[in-house]
Amino acid sequence: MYQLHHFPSNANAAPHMVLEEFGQKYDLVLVDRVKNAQKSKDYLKINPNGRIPTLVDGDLVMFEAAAIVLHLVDQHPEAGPAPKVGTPERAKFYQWMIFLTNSLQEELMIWQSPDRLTGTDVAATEVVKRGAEKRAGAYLDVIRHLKENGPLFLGEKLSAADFYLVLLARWPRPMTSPPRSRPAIARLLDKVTALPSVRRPYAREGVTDEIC
Ligand SMILES: N[C@@H](CCC(=O)N[C@@H](CS)C(=O)NCC(=O)O)C(=O)O
Repeated sequence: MYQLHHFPSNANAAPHMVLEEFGQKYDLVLVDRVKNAQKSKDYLKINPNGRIPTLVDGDLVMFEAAAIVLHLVDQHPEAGPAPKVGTPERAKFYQWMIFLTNSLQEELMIWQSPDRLTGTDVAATEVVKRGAEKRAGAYLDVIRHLKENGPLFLGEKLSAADFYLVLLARWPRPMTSPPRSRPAIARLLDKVTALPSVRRPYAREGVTDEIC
């Protein structure tokens, strides 16, 4: 049985949604960030980054939310939601997954915690935060592809990239132009957040407000 080490609404939400979508049995293990448990000696043994999430799959222990999602997709090819390996659709699936984690997610993390780069320099923190918001906004604009090819990343076919966007879209809700201010993104979010495989994991993580 899988074991997902998590904290509510953190990057674990994407693998969590995928586990639910695939109907898998899993244990949720809380890594209490309030107590900085992600930096504890025991947790660092399974995730030397000291970050959340971590997946334990038998003898396999792995970190990075997107990699965990891709691993789950590989483990359950019959369940979808990812196109067949070697097809152009699969290539597009990789494109969006890597774009989301490598470009958008990284910028959102800088926007959330600019002081990790700037330390106690308040003015620099403000500049970095504004810059990160602008860059994240530009990445969100790229997703306007959905206007012509939506409603989901791969057209009508649900893929794990859609879950990944739900995860990321929750974080920047306070931005001046949050993800939902783009109609194509709002349409995707409405469709995907209506799924039980999205509502259930967020409820299990204790999220009671609108998901994103
Ligand atoms: N790229 C990593 C980022 C993981 C990450 O930074 N997680 C955050 C929560 S969303 C975390 O653990 N923050 C606590 C910390 O950095 O100490 C992933 O997607 O798994």
